[in-house]
Amino acid sequence: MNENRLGRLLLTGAAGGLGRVLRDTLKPMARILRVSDVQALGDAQADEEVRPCDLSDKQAVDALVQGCDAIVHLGGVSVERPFEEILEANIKGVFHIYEGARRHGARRVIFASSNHTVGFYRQTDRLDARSPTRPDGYYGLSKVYGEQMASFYHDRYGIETVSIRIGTSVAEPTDRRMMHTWLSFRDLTELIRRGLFTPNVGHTVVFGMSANREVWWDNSQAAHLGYAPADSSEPFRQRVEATPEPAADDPVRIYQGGVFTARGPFGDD
Ligand code: NAI
Ligand code: 15L
Repeated sequence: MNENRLGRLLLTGAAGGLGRVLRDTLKPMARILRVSDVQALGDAQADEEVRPCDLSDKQAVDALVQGCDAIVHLGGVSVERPFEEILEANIKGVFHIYEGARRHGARRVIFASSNHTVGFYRQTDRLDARSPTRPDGYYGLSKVYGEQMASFYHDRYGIETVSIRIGTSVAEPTDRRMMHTWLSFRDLTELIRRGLFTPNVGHTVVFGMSANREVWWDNSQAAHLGYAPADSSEPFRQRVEATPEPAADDPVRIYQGGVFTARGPFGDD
């Protein structure tokens, strides 16, 4: 896959925070963008197909994937939640996406993984894509599962994936942790473009971050993507550092996954 435009690209999670941004910025990458979510998506825009779908419904996802050359898979629960919710949307959901890809011949997936695959590392640790995962909850575990699903579908069926362990992709960084983890929307879009069009990616894991001054993650294992971020959290430093500093024992200062490391338990106890 080395042309610069696809026939039909599927975007799941298109009604979400990142989906709403990418619905515009991915448009030049395909003749038709098929957008999907379980929430309302509004009317189809030019060169779009709107397909509501619950990712936990295998048959519905099978129909959703049919006719698509590639998939940008953002859909699912995006925060720490009880296991049963994560199971339906993320664990079953990612399985349904890959099965659809296998059955209908989609050759490339961009999987929105997360820094929470490694959230229990300390902020003093330095990692690359070979570092063992250290998930910080059921959500992080579901992203580890998604990455392993990608690896298996590549080895077994040749479907290629770039798993982007997104740090924090928001309009602007607003706290100290985000000074390390921030990924601008422009850099996210470029990383997805590289992920879709770089040949022979196999299963590549890349940390999704802008060119921030102090980073925890080394992307040398993904150098073949040629990703060169254009933005940095640095212009926001003064404003961020004017906000109160969290206590020394606050998880947001200790762990890479920040507050996610302290969520739960969600049982009756
Ligand atoms: P979001 O929560 O705003 O969007 C997720 C979308 O998935 C929502 O529109 C939701 O309706 C949809 N969804 C949930 N369950 C579904 C189901 N069963 N069937 C169909 N659709 C379902 O999250 P956001 O911030 O846009 O993130 C997008 C993706 O990127 C997520 O997979 C998230 O885990 C991942 N990510 C995002 C980061 C960020 O900083 N925004 C950081 C790391 C990962
Ligand atoms: C994520 O995985 C979440 O989806 C997002 O909402 C942020 O919380 C981000 O990680 C983060 O760690 O900042």
